[in-house]
Amino acid sequence: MKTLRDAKIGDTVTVVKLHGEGALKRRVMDMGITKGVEIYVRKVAPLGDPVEITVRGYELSIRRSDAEIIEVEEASKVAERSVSVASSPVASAVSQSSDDSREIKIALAGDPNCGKTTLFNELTGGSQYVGNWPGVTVEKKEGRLKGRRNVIIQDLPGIYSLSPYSPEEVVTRTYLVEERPDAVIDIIDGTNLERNLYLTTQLLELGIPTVVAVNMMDIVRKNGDDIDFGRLSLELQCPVVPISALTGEGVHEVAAKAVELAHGGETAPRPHVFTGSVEHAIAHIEESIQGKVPEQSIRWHAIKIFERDEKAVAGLGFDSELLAHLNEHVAECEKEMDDDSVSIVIDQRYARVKEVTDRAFRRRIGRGQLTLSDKIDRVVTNRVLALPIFAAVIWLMYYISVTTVGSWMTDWANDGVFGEAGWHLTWPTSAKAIAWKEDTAEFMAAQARIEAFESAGDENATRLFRVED
Ligand SMILES: Nc1nc2c(ncn2[C@@H]2O[C@H](COP(=O)(O)OP(=O)(O)OP(=O)(O)O)[C@@H](O)[C@H]2O)c(=O)[nH]1
Ligand SMILES: [Mg+2]
Repeated sequence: MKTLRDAKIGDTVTVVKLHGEGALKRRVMDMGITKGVEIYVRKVAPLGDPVEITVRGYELSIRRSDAEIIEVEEASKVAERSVSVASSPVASAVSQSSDDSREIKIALAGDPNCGKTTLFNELTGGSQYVGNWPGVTVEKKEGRLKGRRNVIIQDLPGIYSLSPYSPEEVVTRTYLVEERPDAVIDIIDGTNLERNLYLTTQLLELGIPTVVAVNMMDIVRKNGDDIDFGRLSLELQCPVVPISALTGEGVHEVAAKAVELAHGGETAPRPHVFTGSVEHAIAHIEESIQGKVPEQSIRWHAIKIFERDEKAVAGLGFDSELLAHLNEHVAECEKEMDDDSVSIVIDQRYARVKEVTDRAFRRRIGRGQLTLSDKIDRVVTNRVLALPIFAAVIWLMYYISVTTVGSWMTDWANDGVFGEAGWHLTWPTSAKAIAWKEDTAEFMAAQARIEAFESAGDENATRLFRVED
């Protein structure tokens, strides 16, 4: 059996099966590594751990131990995708915000590092910490929309999925599910559309009015990629606004759209993303829990029940009889599909996301290409060459710092800055340099006389020794 661990740099492999179980398997699947997906091996650390891969259009580092549970087989190289499809105008016409002065809450939700806090700062005039790595925000933060004091904007920690693993992911899910903001701005990183839309499919199930903000448009354009926003809006059945939180492009439009949705109380549609038999089982579950959960979020609860999400199900307080009945629907579907319910849901979500991105996104550079940085890394992190290259670089740094540049700098510091000639080198005509010369003139003259006396003494002594000889 070949696993991802055995794959080499530059290989494109297809996932055949995921071994292991429980949280680890779910985590790997939530990252988009599901059966049939292609993985491109970008980098391998010198000792084989971690492995950097490209999957579903984004880069991911995974541990060797995790790579071992991913069974793969060789796949043909992914063909380069060409530039095509002219971008269409913004899907949603940005409408004027309502005059309603009722206090409303708008949550900023999205994957880690997609630009939520940058947008939050832009909208509220705040100065929350922004960093170019995932997990910067770990708790929720509130601010008020500039010019609209009745609109509260809520910055949330980034999440990859509504199945939480870390404490900050629990913060976001609890807020969205239990406190239910009036509207959600789902921020997605336009350079990582496929990865980010996985969460979007889940957020839309919550039944909260949602506007999708495709962020990082400045980079998307620079990369030459092309997003058809009209198509994206159609597929997701919600408004889509392109933005760049960093430059401020589109941020006020997206806020106005969210305010309008919040005031309208318009429930976001809950697009069906699963195949017939799964939707059938979900429909049965929805029927059985009707009236027992809030109507707006019934689909989300039904899917969580289908996934056997313990935390979500425990919170509902259903009796054992109902739970057993619900489980029958799940088991029946699992039998029919010959897979566990979690895998079915994740697989089908990604299949749907792929369908959406295939229709609405064109990437300029092929996924399976090594960048210049990758090519350099391939040499300097090579298993055999890495250590000799490392030793050579360290030796070169040492050589330069103790000879050539290093000795010039030391000589200059000793003689030029701190030595007697120091003032002459720094600024000889400065008031300080002149004062120093005057103050030390007497001392210098005495010093010269001592030196002359000593050298004369040495000469006499030498003469005396010669006479004795
Ligand atoms: N080029 C560009 N960079 C952006 C844009 N929006 C955000 N960034 C950068 O993306 C990085 C992440 O931004 P954050 O606002 O911290 O992202 P976040 O979603 O709050 O991240 P977490 O709190 O970790 O979930 C920062 O370096 C931002 O400067 C954008 O529109 N264009
Ligand atoms: Mg943040």
